[in-house]
Amino acid sequence: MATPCTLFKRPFTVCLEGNIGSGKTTFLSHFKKFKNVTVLQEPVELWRNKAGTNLLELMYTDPTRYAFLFQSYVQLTMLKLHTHETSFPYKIMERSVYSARCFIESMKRSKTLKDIETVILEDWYDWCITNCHIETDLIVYLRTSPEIVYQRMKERARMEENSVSLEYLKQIHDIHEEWLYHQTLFTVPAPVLVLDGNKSLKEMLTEFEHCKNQIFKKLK
Ligand code: DCP
Repeated sequence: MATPCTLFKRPFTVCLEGNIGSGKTTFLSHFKKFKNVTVLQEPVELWRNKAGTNLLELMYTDPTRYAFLFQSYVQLTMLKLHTHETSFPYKIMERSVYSARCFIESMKRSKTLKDIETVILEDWYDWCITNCHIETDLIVYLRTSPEIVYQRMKERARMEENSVSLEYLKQIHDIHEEWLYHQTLFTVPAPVLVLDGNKSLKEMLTEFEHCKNQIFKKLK
């Protein structure tokens, strides 16, 4: 676990986690308005257009062929967020190499990834968390029910996610639960603040305010 960062040598770093459609983007938009925070969104647009190739689409269209390629690129882009420097005292990032591991775990369980592909991705993961300066001070977990995120995902209708089933969202949910709620799966790198992501947008704003106080009091 990271040491407290009281001298602004590095930012107090928050990783925002939760299922697909759990409200991470809304949370980040809320925090963008504070001047002392660097907000780093997950580079979904890069995944949709890497040198003209839509890796997200390939991964969903032909998972057994492209999941490894997609997840290796996700790992790289997440590392770039982890190592992104800022002079601001707070950094909030969407997801992390840790939750990328949740997707790898899901694809391992469903045998979407071949055993050797999982071994390579896990090797990368282990090497990165041991050797790269990935410092995390707080995890905010937007805890949601799979049924609600399924509904939200259908409403936002991201073209690549047409084939995502409720079953898949349940599996991703279960893995997040094992990781962050029950803490029985793999590394939990920082204390976890659990927010109820099932609430309406209006109710969520109150949750975000509560969260804001929790985050900002850490440096006082
Ligand atoms: N994804 C994946 N593997 C990862 C990370 C993401 O397959 N390691 C996929 C799942 C989604 C898309 O990428 O189809 C984006 O997922 P996120 O949950 O990261 O982002 P959302 O935009 O769904 O977040 P929210 O709706 O909470 O704002």
